[in-house]
Amino acid sequence: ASGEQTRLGIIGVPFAKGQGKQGVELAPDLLRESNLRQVLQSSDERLLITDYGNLHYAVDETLLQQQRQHYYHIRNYADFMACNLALIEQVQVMLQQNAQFLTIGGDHAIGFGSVAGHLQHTPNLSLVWIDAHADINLHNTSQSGNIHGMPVSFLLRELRNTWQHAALDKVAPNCLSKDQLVYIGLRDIDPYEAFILNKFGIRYYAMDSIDRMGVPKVIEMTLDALDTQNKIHVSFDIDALDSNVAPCTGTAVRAGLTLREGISIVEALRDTKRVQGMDIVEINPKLGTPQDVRTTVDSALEILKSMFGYRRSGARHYSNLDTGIL
Ligand code: 6HN
Ligand code: MN
Ligand code: MN
Ligand code: MN
Repeated sequence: ASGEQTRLGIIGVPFAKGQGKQGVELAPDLLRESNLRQVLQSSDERLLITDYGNLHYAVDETLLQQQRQHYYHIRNYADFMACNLALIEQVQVMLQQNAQFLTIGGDHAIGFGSVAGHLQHTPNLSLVWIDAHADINLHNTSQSGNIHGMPVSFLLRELRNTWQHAALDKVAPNCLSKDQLVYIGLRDIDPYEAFILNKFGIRYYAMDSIDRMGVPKVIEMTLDALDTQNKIHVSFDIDALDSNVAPCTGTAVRAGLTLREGISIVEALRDTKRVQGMDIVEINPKLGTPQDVRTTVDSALEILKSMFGYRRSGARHYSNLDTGIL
């Protein structure tokens, strides 16, 4: 094998309480059983993968009290926060030991801990949130009460004061500035979310922008917006993809990204060499037929392959194959 290796840490977060459907908690082990490790390894022989298993967490009385007193109107606040506190620590451990990390959900509620942990290790961070949804509800704007529709509001400097009882300054002191966030793939934005996005001038390329400008232009504008000194976190909700390639997900919305568009976006981000963390979330194998599950998992693996090494144009680094064949 060739010289330089890239260490990649993987953590599974089987968390399903950010929404109401059972099954997302099965995704980390399902991806492992679907040869995630081998797939990544064969896309780039230089990857050195460490799998940290699945995250565990315990809910304490302080969080239950916060839930009872302040956040009883949304679902499972205490579990959400307990899981994310554990994830914030885990991400920092992974970044001390690896160049990159991958968080496998679970539902998108874990996007909070994954990005917040990343921000603790790397304060100057940009975030690309690829999703059908904006996931930027506040506890008092959510129609569903599902926290997987809220993680971005915990991360943004401009919105953190709306979670004044969550002690964010203590548990996740570093936050994201709104001009270092770009959304791609949106097509189901709640009214209050639209209000928030527009009020703060947050960049988002919804599906209509992609239809008008095409993926290459959207990528160009995304990369232009992000500080070139920053590392990048990519949070990929599988429901960003069209439901014909990703049917097994809890809040599917039709007319999404094609698999090629998804791969293109991820390749372009990967080629910046600044992606340091990624999430893949919302794969729910309990929804759909066995064939649907295979389709969804295969799409997820294609996206992950492209992020962590595979080149459709052929590997560039196989100089060690020149052992006299030519
Ligand atoms: N996701 N905006 C809706 C809500 O319930 O707040 C949907 C959220 C979907 C969240 O897909 O990660
Ligand atoms: Mn480091
Ligand atoms: Mn999401
Ligand atoms: Mn979504």
